[in-house]
Amino acid sequence: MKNFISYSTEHRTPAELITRSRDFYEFMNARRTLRDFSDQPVPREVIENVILTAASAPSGAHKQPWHFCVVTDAAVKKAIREAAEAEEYQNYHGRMTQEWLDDLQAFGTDWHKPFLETAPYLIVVFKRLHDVIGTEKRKNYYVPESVGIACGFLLAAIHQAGLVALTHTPSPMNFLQKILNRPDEERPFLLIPVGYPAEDATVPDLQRKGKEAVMTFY
Ligand code: IYR
Repeated sequence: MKNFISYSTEHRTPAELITRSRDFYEFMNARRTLRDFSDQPVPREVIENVILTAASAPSGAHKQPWHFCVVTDAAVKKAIREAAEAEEYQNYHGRMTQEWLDDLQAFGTDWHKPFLETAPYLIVVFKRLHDVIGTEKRKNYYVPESVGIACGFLLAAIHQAGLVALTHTPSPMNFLQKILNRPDEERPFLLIPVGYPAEDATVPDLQRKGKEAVMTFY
């Protein structure tokens, strides 16, 4: 069934487009991935709003193939930390190649994941391989693309709110499915601790690729 409604945006002059896009670029370019979180509380409504923003992302056939689990319970966080650290211990002690370990040097990461207990919120993003309507399976389309875009919206919304996040991928992360008791049709996609930065937070001194390296006009 096709049912269209009208849509319009505020018209912007070319000069406004330039200023607005530059301002937004500068704002987003100031975002950094953080590993040092404060345990300072954050209102639940902020988390609801950033997730609603994520869930406004485009998706294949508008199937919205995502679910966002929000963990605040200390015991659940502890279980997640312990399971993540057990996997990461294996990763850092033989499962990752030397090239991979070398590539991670600049970030100073190791198997310890204290932020999984310090950050006030863990947002665990699940992709939904298909939907279940009663006993019927309904297909989802472009699931990784859709959920990836939603996570981009989520990170932008977190930054815009004034908080910081880490895009964490403990690997393998099937333990999240078990701890959070998620249904068979879901798979963990990203684990995103969210909160205020710690007072003494630091980030690696990284440079982003420049214009010439990231774009080609034809
Ligand atoms: N999952 C591991 C290793 C790791 C991998 C990449 I690629 C990173 O950008 C950062 C870490 C960990 O969380 O430590």
